Amino acid sequence: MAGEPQDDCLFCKIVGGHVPATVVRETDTTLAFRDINPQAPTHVLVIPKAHYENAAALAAAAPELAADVLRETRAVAQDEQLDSYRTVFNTGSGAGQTVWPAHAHVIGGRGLEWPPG
Ligand code: D5M
Repeated sequence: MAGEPQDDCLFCKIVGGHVPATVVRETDTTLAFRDINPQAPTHVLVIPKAHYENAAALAAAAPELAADVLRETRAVAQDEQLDSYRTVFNTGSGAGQTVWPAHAHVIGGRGLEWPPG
């Protein structure tokens, strides 16, 4: 069910402490950890601890939790002293989503081009 931990979800396992991650921030509702395949000097993922399959499902079912995630992306950028950074929610396989719980990428520490690929 939406919001409930999923046994087969990698990021739920990270939330539960069953898979290791380099955690940089934690709140009651969110977790932020370094991406295992960083695309920039700073590449952190911010996730809601509750499971939603992507940002669209999260926004529809739990907009206050989505706001918590967005607030934490700002906090990560502040912690990393980033003046410029990109917050990305890949939503759907055609947009590059490869892991199915909702997650925000915080990417910075180098120049970023637009449009993305
Ligand atoms: O992004 C999914 C991201 O998740 C991708 O950048 C790799 C990252 N990833 C995958 N497994 C892990 C673990 N175990 N720790 C940290 N980061 C991980 P997407 O937007 O779905 O393409």
